[in-house]
Amino acid sequence: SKHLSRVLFGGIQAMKGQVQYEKRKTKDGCVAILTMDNKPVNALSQGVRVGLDQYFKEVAADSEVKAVVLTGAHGVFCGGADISEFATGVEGPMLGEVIAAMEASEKPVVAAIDGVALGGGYEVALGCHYRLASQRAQAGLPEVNLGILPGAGGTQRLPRLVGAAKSVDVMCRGAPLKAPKAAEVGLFDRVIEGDHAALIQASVDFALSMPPVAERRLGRGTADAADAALAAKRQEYAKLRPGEAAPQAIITCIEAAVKQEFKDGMRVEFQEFCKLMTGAQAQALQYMFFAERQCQKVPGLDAKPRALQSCGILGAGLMGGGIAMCCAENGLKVVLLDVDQKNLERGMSVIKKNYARSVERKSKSQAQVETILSKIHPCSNYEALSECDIVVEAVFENMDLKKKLFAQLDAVCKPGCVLASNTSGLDIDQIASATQRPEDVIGCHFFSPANVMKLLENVRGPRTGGETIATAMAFGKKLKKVTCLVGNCGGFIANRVMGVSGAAKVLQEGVWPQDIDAAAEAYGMRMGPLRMWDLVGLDLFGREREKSGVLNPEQVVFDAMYKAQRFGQKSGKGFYQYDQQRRHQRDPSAEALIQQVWSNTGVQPKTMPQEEIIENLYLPVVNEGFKCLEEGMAIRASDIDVCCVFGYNWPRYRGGPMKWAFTVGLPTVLQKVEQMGLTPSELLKEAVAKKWKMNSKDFNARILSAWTA
Ligand code: 3H9
Repeated sequence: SKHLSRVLFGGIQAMKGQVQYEKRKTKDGCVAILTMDNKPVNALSQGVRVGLDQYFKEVAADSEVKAVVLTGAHGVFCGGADISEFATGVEGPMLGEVIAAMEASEKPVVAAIDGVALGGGYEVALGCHYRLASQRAQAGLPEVNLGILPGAGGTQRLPRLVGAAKSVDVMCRGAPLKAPKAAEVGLFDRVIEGDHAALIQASVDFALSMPPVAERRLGRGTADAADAALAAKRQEYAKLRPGEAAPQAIITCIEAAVKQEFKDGMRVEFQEFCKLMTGAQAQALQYMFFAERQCQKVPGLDAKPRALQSCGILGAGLMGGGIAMCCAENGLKVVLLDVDQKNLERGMSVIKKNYARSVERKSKSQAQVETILSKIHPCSNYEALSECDIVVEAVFENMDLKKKLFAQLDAVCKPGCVLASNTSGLDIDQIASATQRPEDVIGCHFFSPANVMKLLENVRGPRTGGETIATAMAFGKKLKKVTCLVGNCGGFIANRVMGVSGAAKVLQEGVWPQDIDAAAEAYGMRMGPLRMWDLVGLDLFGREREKSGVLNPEQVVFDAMYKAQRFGQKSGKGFYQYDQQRRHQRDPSAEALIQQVWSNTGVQPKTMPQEEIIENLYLPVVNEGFKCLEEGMAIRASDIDVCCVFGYNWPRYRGGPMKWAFTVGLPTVLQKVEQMGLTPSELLKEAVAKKWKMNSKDFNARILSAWTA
């Protein structure tokens, strides 16, 4: 035959991944086409590394072969090192060695990049002598998101290819670049039009016409990285990724690439890589990588999702508008309904203003905005919802109103339409009882602002059907949300567990708001809990307490704030005072008010070590997380972490409250929870007694049995 094709498994059947080999004859000589093949993203597990290693040796010895083209199967070049190998240990050959051997090839090596080339995958491409890409290709070094750095020479090769400044941004942002931008930055040498076959043909022709040029990248780095510029980058990324170790380590490596010989720079990279890889941040971030993918899976759900082309949204307020934006941006036709014409106009004008700002900031083009806006159809007539595949109700939290609206939806929506409520805590089953089709009713709890926050909690009621769940999960995926199926309990998961944080208690015990907030912010929360209350509005809480007749401004700090009309940002003052730009600052009158309550209750102001503040704030959250699991409100412990990270900006590099609890140690958690006077979760006690580890088989089975009960 014209082509000789083979597959190399590295000789060991159990090894994951392989490389396919095709020897393609051309009039100018043979070209070896190597295809990395490891479903779904051609991760560089041992089988792939062995395959590359052996085929490059074979190619070197085969005088017929004039050049090599390296590509990937399944529409992807390569998703990088196999992250699942990190926990179990990596066996040889090491990726760095494989890449060095490729780079040393005396025959030209061209990477033909179709789909993504990420992390180790792009480092493999950097070891090639040239990089050709299809129009749908993307490249990037996202290791920073896993708490590590490109550890197979990426920190040393990229600065030598595109310069230090651009390299810092590629590696510290960690976001993949699409083909045109990647080519502009220098990550690709050329972008080829056409399909995969066209890319391979162009790469074969290119490989035969070019010399091998690795040596040019093994000299010293480019001179665009003055010390001052790199110091500025350090500061920039300390602000953009506060508390994270990886960006700073990456800049250290890039500095070495600029100042040192290649082999010395590689040594720095190795040292920094090992430090990060063995640290708690990398562990937590790698845990989150799998957790956020795992949460989208519903065990035992066989039903298929229904078609999803159009979404109706009931209520054109802040939430409804945000949901409309996010649906339209992801290709759904949107019917935005509000029976109040004024609300509808206001809602549409807010949406338009938001997009005008996006155009100003250049995050979207005018043409993109027009396409998005053309998908949103404002209307005030229920009949307009009759053809929608899903309708999300987003009116204010009042059960009677919601029931009335769901009865109306039941009357107009087509059979099979998913009827969703964006309630942030009301009983889904009660809402469903207003319809004749409770199996089609589900909660779709978005977080505000809905077009920005990544979390979607889908809430199953006891009567929600499988197809409805499958469709709501597909809805989340279509909207590019991290979607988690949760149980029907007050507050669902994120609001419920974060709602019990001990901020009010610590404040009541004599710790100043600024100390509480500083501890939470040092832990990595974007905003301390009292600043958060100022943002949400202290009147919400105060009004409820007043209605229930329990307001006690003499003895309760929160109530004293409410009584003094210190509602937070909306009134310009709360625990802090705020200027026009909503910047906060300590406020002596707030502090006097707090001091008065302390004095009324016989409390002395005190300083508390930050670690103790954190325990007081978040151990109640952990305990509540265990209660959610024991009640069958979440499928996995890691789902609770996902909800806190994506719904409340819990620092990703800490892994969420449940991961944190296992890091602290469950016996310690239990002991402290008891010391705080909280009722410990039964599951927490059982986990301590049985010495369960996070994600251990028995622990997971126990949680799943509560979920399925
Ligand atoms: C690295 O390279 C270190 C080196 O510098 C140094 C070494 C010395 N490994 O996201 P999806 C799985 S670090 C193992 O749903 P998509 C994923 O878990 C790596 N598994 O699909 C999921 O499994 P499941 C740097 C991986 O199409 C399935 O593939 N690379 C890996 O939306 C589908 O994933 C990265 O950080 C992996 N590397 O997106 C890239 N990647 O079906 C990480 C994916 O069982 N990956 N899986 O749930 C991604 O960003 C996206 O997965 C990708 C595909 C864009 C590739």
